[in-house]
Amino acid sequence: MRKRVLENLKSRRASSRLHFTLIDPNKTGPEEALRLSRLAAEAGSDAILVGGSVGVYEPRLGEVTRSAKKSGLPVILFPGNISGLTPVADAVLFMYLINSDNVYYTTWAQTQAAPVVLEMGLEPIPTGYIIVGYGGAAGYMGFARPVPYDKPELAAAHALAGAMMGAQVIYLEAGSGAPRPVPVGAVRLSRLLLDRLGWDGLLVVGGGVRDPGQARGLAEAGADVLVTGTIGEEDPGRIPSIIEAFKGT
Ligand code: 1GP
Repeated sequence: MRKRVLENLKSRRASSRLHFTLIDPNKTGPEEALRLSRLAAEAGSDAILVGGSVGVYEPRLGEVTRSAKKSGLPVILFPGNISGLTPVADAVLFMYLINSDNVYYTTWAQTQAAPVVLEMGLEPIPTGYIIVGYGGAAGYMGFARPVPYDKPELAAAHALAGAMMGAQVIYLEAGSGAPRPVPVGAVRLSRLLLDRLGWDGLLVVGGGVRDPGQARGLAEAGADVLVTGTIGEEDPGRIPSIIEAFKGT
């Protein structure tokens, strides 16, 4: 099995914060995925995430993933369900939605997916997924009880629990297209507790980031990785300035 994606990302993180570009195959076809992932690579993105909450299926998932791979960046699946798997990718965020009310999203989908991930030869990246605030389609479909925007201590407790349960990635998610991103206070407190634990994984933040100022704020608060998706669908010309702001702080 390939096992180098997380390791490579962690070593890249030693010299710079990272950016992932999210492509939803339900919204973006193979041709557009190729254009977008090449643009992302040129702008300094470090990986392509492929996935979405609904409407992700083969063969389109494989076609979009194949296109994204032509950028030369690692392609990591970001599944909303077990239908979001394809052997064309390099790795999968093997997620458990920590604040889901539904056991399907904490352990059951994972149990169904695990043998498939093994057969497909995908690198599983253990990921604690936490929905904060708005939540969007991911929160709705995942039966999440979103962490209130004004309760950073709850977001940080979820992050810490995820790390203690073995996550190598903690993903604080406001939801795709969220009216505002995860609050910097939630990121800052999560960082503090994860550092106290001596955790050496990647703290990922995404959802609702539309401008360089927001990206800079999340970087200063201690995020290792910023994910953007909607901006690439609506106005890809803005991706470079967001990456620069996040990485350059
Ligand atoms: C969603 O965190 C990602 O899962 C990205 O969100 O589409 O709002 O950039 P946006």
